[in-house]
Amino acid sequence: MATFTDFCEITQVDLEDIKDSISTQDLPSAVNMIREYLKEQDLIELNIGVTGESGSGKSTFVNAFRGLGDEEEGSAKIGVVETTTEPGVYLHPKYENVKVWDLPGIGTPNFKADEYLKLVQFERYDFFIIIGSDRFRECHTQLAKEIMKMKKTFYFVRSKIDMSIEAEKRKKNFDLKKTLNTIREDCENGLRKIGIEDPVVFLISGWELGKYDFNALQERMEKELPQHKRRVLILALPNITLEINEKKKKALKKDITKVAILSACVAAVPIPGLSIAVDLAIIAVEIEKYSNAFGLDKQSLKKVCKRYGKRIETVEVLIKSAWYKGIFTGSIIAILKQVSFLITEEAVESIVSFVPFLGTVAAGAMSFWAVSTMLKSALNEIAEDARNVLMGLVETKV
Ligand SMILES: Nc1nc2c(ncn2[C@@H]2O[C@H](COP(=O)(O)OP(=O)(O)O)[C@@H](O)[C@H]2O)c(=O)[nH]1
Ligand SMILES: [Mg+2]
Repeated sequence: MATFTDFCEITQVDLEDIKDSISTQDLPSAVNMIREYLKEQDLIELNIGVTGESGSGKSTFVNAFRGLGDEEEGSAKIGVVETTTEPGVYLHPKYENVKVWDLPGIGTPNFKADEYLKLVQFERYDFFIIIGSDRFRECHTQLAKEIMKMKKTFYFVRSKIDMSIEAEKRKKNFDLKKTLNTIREDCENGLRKIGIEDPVVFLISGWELGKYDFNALQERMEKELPQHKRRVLILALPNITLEINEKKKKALKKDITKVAILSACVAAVPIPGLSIAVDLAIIAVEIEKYSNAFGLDKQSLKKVCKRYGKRIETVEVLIKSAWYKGIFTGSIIAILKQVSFLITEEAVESIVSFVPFLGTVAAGAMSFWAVSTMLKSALNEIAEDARNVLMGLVETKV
């Protein structure tokens, strides 16, 4: 487990980050800029349109993508005959600006892709997921081509892979990798035959979303989204693979410098007995964001355990971080105290030479560094706990 000392050092990356955060030399405008930046980034919307034939697993995907089971509050109904021609919107339980849309089924008699896209208001979506649970048919390619014409992005998903594998397992010489490759090639060939030049198909199980091609799919989505939308996608993804866990950590780490400047410069209150002054509420809110992004709060953990058929107690023992029990100002102060004893003169000086005005605020540079160190450590702890919980859940499932 990492210690505070591991996060106390000032690296070149930290200094660059400070420089990036502050492109102005006076405190009030720097603070305003950072505030605006953080506020705006939390308002960024992501709209994902999930489409495919009725019964292909759209609603299941809509739920799993938001980290929900099929019978939880806010879940889309599963296995129901689709009668509606209206898109249904499902908000992410933690990030309400992430909206996953359960679109009407395609491939009905008289299906026309252009009319369909108009009906569902195609401009709204950042990208589409086209789900096929067996073969891809003409309606899928027709839709894909129309989406391309509208200059939008789509991903082909072949769903219910768990079912296909179960069926294959009955055969002698079953080989998982080969089976997956065969299914993938089949789908790709099918799409080529009906006019898609260079098809990419992601094999997915809505029941076990973290397996098979989900990592490849999220990688691709992230890469193809505009820069400013990537963070919200990463934070909203369910923490179901080690790669996602790592990405969430990186995305949250990017904000630490900015948050630490705010906490040390705005409404900073002296911490008794120490030469630092901080806004504790800003720190508490940030740590809560970490717990939310990793699903490391009691409510989320309860749900995930239920899905994996585990008792919450067996998973809670894997959690080392005290933040799981609650984010109290008392604990924040205690850690800030420990951290401030580790801060060296040189560290403070190097910050001040980069951002002179941090030295002019009472205890500014010291406070900035204390907050930054403690947030890095909190993020690391929470990410590590989430990683261990994930491994614990997966291990026992297999
Ligand atoms: N085995 C398996 N069944 C699935 C999967 N996704 C959906 N289903 C089942 O397929 C049926 C239709 O799913 P649903 O999500 O309602 O499809 P929709 O009509 O496209 O919204 C339901 O019985 C689901 O439980 C999956 O990944 N694996
Ligand atoms: Mg449905």
